[in-house]
Amino acid sequence: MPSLFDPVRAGDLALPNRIVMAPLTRNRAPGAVPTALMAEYYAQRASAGLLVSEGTAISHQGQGYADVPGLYTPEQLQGWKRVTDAVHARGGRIVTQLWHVGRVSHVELQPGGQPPVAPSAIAAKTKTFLIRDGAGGFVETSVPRALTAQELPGIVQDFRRAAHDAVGVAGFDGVEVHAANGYLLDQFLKRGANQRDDAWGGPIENRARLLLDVMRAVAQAAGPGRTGVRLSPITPANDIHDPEPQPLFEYVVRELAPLGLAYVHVIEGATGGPRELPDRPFDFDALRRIYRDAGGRGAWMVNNGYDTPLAGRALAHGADLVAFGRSYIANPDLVERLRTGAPLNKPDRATFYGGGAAGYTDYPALQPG
Ligand code: 8OZ
Repeated sequence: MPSLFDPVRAGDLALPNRIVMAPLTRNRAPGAVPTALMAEYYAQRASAGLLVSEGTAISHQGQGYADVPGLYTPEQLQGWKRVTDAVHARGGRIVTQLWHVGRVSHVELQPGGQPPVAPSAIAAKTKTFLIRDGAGGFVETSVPRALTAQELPGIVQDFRRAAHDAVGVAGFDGVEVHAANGYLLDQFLKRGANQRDDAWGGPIENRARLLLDVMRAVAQAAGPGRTGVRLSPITPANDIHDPEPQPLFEYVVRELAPLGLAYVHVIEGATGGPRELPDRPFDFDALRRIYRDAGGRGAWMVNNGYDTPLAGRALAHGADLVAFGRSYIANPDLVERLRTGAPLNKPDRATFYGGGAAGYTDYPALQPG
């Protein structure tokens, strides 16, 4: 029976353990450029089997929050190179999470103050995070405009270019496509946000088209064995819903199976919340079996509220990797703490989003260094 501390392969990546640092938005990249402080933060966590960076915008249009990093200017790519160099110097591995927020944005964050873009012109009842006059705060997202079919190849191209530069310029070991949590690709997948009547709306095959086009493009640009994807079939995050998630996501993983991806990352339940939702039943075991039965060989990464016993049960039941979010905010040496059963530092919610070193790089490790 594999344990969290056994090595595993995820596509081209050889991982020394099965503990993954989940992507975590921390809003500490002024002007969307990664900083030296971010390099220190990720390097502190380099003992993870794999680090997944915070969501990183593939384009200015893909930005939805103040001070989240991007991957679309030379300065941003150079900033990330400092991060990946620092992680590699500590013997770690890091992939970046490629992110387009779609409608979860605000005119103040968009190029030329334009409305954010979405499959349909339906506002999300959710908030985004802005910094005005130096003070951070949550505000309602802006009403989006519907993307035209002619614009969609450009979005695929933005993902392709970001994937190429992430690996080729910024030095990442791979990329994870963010198709979860109610952002652009999830908006296309789910009926609550996608009411299109063209080839990108309606039946499942149409709603999955943009995600699958993006996955093929990104896998080609970064290498399929360096490409992962994050899915959240039932999360209500960012006002997203679909009346029939089971057949939708079974179709998605069946289509992903032949791409030869490094991993599939699945958020079980409500992101950062309950693992079971009474009004949104979903069979996650069936999803993994369908991916395997369709020939999918990528590592199966699970996420949401895991502790050591629950992780052990997941590994015994076919998961290959377990992603930890909140525990990684407060415990740079999470691998060592889980291995020795040492107590965990408690994360401080007040410093999750925005700010400096406090609540970011100052959580103590068991052994300094
Ligand atoms: C928390 C705050 C802002 C963004 C996600 C990228 O939910 C996020 C996010 C999380 O995937």
